[in-house]
Amino acid sequence: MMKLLILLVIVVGIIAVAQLAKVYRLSAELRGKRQEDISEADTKLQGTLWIVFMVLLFGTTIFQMVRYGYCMPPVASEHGVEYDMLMKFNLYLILFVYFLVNALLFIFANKYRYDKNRKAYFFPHDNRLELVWTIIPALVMAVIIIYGLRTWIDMTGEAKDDAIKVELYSKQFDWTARYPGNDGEFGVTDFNTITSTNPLGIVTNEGVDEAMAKIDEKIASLSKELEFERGHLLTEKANLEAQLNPTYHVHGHDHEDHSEDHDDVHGHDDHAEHGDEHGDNHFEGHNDGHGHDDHGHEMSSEHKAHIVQRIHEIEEMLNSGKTTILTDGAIEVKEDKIYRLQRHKQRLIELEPFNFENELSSWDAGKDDKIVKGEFHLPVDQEVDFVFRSRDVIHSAYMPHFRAQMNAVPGIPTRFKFTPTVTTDEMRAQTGDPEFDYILLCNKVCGAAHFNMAIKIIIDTPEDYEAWLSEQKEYLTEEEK
Ligand SMILES: [Cu+2]
Repeated sequence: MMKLLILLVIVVGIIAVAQLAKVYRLSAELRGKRQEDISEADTKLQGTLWIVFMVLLFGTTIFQMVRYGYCMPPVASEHGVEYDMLMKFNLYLILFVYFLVNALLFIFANKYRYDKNRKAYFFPHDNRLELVWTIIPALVMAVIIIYGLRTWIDMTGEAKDDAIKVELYSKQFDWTARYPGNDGEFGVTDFNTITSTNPLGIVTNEGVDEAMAKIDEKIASLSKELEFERGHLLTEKANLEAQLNPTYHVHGHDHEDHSEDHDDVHGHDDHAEHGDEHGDNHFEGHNDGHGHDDHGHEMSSEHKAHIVQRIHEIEEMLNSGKTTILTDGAIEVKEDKIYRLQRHKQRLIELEPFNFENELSSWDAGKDDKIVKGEFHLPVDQEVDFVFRSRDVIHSAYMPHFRAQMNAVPGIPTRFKFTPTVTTDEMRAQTGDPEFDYILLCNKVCGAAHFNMAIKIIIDTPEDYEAWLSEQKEYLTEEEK
């Protein structure tokens, strides 16, 4: 509310000044003054205003620097100190140039304002001056770039061999941390194996079997829906009946009582077995003499029995109360779903295991992985090698106290390493805030609940960390025990 009022006052103030200027100009015109006639008092006023503006600009800059300071939370990682130094080095350099250039700009505008007794000095070119304002900025830029690159390479370089491995898996809208377990290797992952019980898509024999079973289940249920589609069943039945007895379609169409039809069917069987002529005659009598010859002659009794059985089946299905009625569109969608599920299954079949250097199978490595949500722990003074993954869109893991941020990109694992230097308890003491917690925030606007996408980081002493980690459940091995 207060802010709104201040804004309103500023806007009204600007309008008032503009109106005053208009009045002044109109009155000057009335006094017969031409617009390009500028009095010495005017020039002097403008010159003074430049200085006033400079003081205001520098004043607000300095005020904000004092009031808001460095704008970063306390640092808690090894490279964070380096990062802050680089940041401050650049900041002070920029501030120095900012004050110098702006001071010259405003002071010169005042000092060299129009004076009718002074003639401008003609100064077309000077090689020394050109050299000075080319070489000095070039050198400063080189220092900034080289210093920045060195820090960047240091921060983003390879982790040490004994670094702790942690995977951060992101999806809309939460983070999951994974530790590799006792074997020190993360189990391989594949999005094809993602199920409700395996949200990270860790590939294990059990996981693949489970995923396949779930796909089979889905295919079966979709197929059932299609199989019990009323329209299809009726069409199929009508076709089969037409095959058995071309007359049936015409005469038996309205019969609800099927026992009669069955007799009919058996009668035809006999005819087909015993003789052509009889059968022919029989058919002809009913059928206006066309279209039946193919069926009647060549159909074996076995085939007929098959058809009869299928008709029975269809009748049972129709009477089961399980039939569905689907539009052509709905049928197409379901068929497409089945197709895609079959493709999905094929991709699972094609997954190939491989062995790590220590002969550990990639499909076994995942069994002892530890998966945690809500918060994850790290030991102090130990390098951590992070891998970031995403299931859906680009997220970004931002850990402000550790001066770390890395995008989590679907399909492209990214990494970052750092060494925490202050435990959560120490930081609570340092900040005087007993509630303090380190946090990892999503720093890419990734969807509706982006603001809520965070996970707590706890920095422990090495002993506390080991104790915590040993309490975490292994992905599969412990469940089997
Ligand atoms: Cu996100």
